[in-house]
Amino acid sequence: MSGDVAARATEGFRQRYAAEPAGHWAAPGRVNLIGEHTDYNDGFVLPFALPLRTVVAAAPGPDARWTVWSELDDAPVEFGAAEADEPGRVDGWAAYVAGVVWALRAAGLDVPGARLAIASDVPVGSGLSSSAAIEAAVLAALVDLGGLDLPADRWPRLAQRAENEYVGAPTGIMDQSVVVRGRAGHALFLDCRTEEVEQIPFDLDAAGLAVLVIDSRAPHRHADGEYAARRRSCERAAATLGVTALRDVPTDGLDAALARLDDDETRRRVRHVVTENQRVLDTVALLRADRVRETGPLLTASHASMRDDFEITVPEIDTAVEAALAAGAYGARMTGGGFGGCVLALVDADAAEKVAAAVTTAYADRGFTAPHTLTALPAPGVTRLP
Ligand code: GAF
Repeated sequence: MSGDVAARATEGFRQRYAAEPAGHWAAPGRVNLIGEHTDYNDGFVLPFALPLRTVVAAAPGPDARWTVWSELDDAPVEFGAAEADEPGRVDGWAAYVAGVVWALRAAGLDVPGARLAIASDVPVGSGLSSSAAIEAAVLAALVDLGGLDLPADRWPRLAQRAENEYVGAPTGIMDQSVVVRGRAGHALFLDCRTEEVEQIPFDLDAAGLAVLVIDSRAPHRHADGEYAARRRSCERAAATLGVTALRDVPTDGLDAALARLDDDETRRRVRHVVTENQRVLDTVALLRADRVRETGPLLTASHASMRDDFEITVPEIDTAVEAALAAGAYGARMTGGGFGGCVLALVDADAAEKVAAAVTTAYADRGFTAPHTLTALPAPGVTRLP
């Protein structure tokens, strides 16, 4: 079992249901090394799964009824097929659970009734994808409990449908893909159009490096209007340019494409997506060549693009990036949907503390709430715990 978080899920299950769970399923949070707001443009991303996990303890329950307890909330949530079959009927954190039931049923699967207890070390609202972690852990639990015939390569799309159509957040496929398909010691190079993946070795320990993750503590809400507005603007631009998605604008065709767009804001949105896709490909090429430190400038360029062209950063985030770079990071960028969330910085392992301290000082100087920091090593995707 994965330490305390699994014990908390077990304890929650026992207290709530006065019974033993039939099993435990764990799914990670994630950070995205590079490739932001490219997934819903059919582009490229390079995330990795974190050691922080959400654990679901579960057992079969009455037919077509689900009871879910989470340590986020004292009261359990109970719903049946009628609520599961109507997007929006269950809300709050439990919507991610009901959404998975909905997506499985919509795919024609006979989802078993179940009782579930959820505990998590993935902080909520920090941009580390606590929602995809819940979705994947619940999905794995229901598939196993029901003996459902559903190969794991279909899980990311189903979990994404839960989030898009049941919860109503118009996110792409990145988070669900990496929490399902992540591998220890690797970053996941994903083509979001074809869903083809390549596991790229990302052995930070061997290189004497660390990825420092800095939780900006600025509230993160990617389900809100700004995320949806960026997505709409990209889709409109693709339609104007006569392409299926912005992925189809090649880097060497960027200037010509920009010349065909008539407002400056849309031009900047398109420039972010097209240059960001290229930065993912360049980062992958450097990692394949074992030139990890040299990816730093690409990470920093990605940040500048999110700040100036996509306009999704906030002062806390920019402060963290600047302070990390000034303290010697090879590169630093916001990771995730934006408007808060986390920054990641590529640093020498023995400099991680110094860089974290420099960010904390810069925050204090600006009067921001102190950041939280952790160092992140790529961990496995969703699993059933032994
Ligand atoms: C959020 C979304 F859920 C992802 O699909 C992705 O678009 C990301 O923001 C931005 O890259 O995490």
